[in-house]
Amino acid sequence: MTHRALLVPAIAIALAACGRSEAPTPVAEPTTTSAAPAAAAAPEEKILNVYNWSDYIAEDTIARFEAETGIDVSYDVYDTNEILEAKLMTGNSGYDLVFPSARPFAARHVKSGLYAPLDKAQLTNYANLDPAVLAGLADFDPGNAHVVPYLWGTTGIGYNVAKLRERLGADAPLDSWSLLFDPATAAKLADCGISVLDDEQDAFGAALIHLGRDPNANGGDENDAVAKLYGAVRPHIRYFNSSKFIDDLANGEICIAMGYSGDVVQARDRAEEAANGVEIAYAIPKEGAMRWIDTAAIPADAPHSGNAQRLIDFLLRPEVGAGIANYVAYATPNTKALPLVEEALRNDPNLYPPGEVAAKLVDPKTLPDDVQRARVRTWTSIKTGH
Ligand code: N2P
Repeated sequence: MTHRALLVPAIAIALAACGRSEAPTPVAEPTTTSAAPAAAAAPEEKILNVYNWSDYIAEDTIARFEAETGIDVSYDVYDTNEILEAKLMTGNSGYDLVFPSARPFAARHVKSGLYAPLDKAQLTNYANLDPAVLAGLADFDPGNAHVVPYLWGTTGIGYNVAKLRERLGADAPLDSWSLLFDPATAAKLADCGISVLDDEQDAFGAALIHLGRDPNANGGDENDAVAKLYGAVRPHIRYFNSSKFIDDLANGEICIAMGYSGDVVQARDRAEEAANGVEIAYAIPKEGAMRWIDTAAIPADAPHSGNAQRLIDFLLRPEVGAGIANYVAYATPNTKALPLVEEALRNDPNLYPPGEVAAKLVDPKTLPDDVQRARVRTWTSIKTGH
């Protein structure tokens, strides 16, 4: 696997375009009644350009795929949906496989025609996917034609147990959004370091849940309420970032983070491996949390869509899916992989929330465009502090 620079070399795009223009024209095939898909017309070069979230795959997944297929994978990472979306909207990203969160991102990408339809006949492991999860995606992707569920999780609180106990006392609850949003509590934690995700969807959701309001509400005074809440704790927040907190929690550089479930568990594991005496825990706050699902999709202009299909099918194998879920500590939507996931993860109510916890989780909805734009503007001004 090679890590590419973020910009796709012009040559790659030129080669891809050239491959396409040399494809035989359908009229040359008098025996067929319909045109063959472009991908089938010319053999694809053994290259695959993947763009995934950081810390979101097992260490050996790509190497195993490369060894088995002879396909050379370039693997780039991002840490916000917005970065991915900007690349897709610009077009000619050169990426063959990307991993947008379902709502609102994949939903609006599908609507805009940014993704190629999947060739399900090539996805031999597709039946391993949980039908309930597929049904949940079908409202924006009819027939599950374009996106495949990859992993899901929640956005809660990661914290350094000892540092919080030291500052808040032995009895303080450590499973509440108040740790971040109550100004007096945040003031006590500011010295050991507070971080917040650079994720408008989840940071807004957490704030509205803390306020006892609906994270999907729109048209009311949500923006003002959320801006006021962050405004009161803004001086105590060290940074807004969606990936840096993993190492910082693990090293004791920060003591509390709004974080993605699996990433916090990865921080816990890194601290354990480093044997540095740092104990990290993850909590789904008792008030509730956002739940999300990320998907795999092939950009409509992907130069190597056939190879992308092969990687999707590889990821859907039970042992591959379980290997990923074990490594990154996110929940798998693959029913055949689930029994192969380590019991300690599968039985962790923070990672695979049972009914009573799941009842407090909120799935993001797609908001009207103007409401969404206003939220993004509010979020930008919260981060910049003016
Ligand atoms: C991986 C974070 C993915 C979860 N680092 C965001 N939906």
